[in-house]
Amino acid sequence: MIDFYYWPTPNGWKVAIMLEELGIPYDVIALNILKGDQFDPEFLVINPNHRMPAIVDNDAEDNPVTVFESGAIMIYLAEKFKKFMPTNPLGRKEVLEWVFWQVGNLGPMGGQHSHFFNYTQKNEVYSEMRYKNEYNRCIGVLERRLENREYLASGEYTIADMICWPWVLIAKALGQPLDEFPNVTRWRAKVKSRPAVQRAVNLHKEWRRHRPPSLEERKIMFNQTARTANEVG
Ligand SMILES: N[C@@H](CCC(=O)N[C@@H](CS)C(=O)NCC(=O)O)C(=O)O
Repeated sequence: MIDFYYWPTPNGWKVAIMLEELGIPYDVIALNILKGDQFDPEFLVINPNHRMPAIVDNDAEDNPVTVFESGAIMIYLAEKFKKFMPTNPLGRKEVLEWVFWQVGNLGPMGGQHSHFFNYTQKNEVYSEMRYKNEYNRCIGVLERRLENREYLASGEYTIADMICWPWVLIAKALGQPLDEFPNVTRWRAKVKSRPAVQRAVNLHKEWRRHRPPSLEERKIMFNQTARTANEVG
């Protein structure tokens, strides 16, 4: 069985989508990032980077295998179950390009944009503009890529689509309308129509935050340093 350390956010949904698409049994372990579970020393053995998602594969050949970073988790599962990742070298290369692009571009830019858009309490004009534009630029990259293409890589639905999609799902909530991006809009709807994707996005919907973070939650989530991150745990 796979243990899935999860909280309902775009990064959590990536792995939830993959697990649901694979149709394999898994145990969800709540990793409440608002309460600081990500700093728990026991969790750091699984993910030294204080972040969700992470998995433990208890069915690995010898000992249980821990995997952190969403890109690494997607590749690990795709290779283990031989699904959603082509085996031919060129197809594999394409999928990896878009997986790496997501974890190095769309994810961090979307994440920082979300921080300044949703949480900043001061008027941080430069930072807000910087990440808003970078997020917009990334959506533009997807728009060009999806011109005359149904899916992002290798002509089929793969982990590249699964890993990019959650950060496009929330575009409108991040103040980024998709009207000027018809290819992205079409692809977003197509992926959204998959039953496994819907099950993943609804996974523990009841844990989602419905109000701004409290002072206590802000202290846990924002502006940790190497020293304070150790103290929280
Ligand atoms: N590069 C990481 C990013 C993971 C990430 O940032 N997760 C967020 C939730 S969406 C988190 O755990 N945040 C906790 C915190 O900021 O303390 C991945 O792709 O797995």
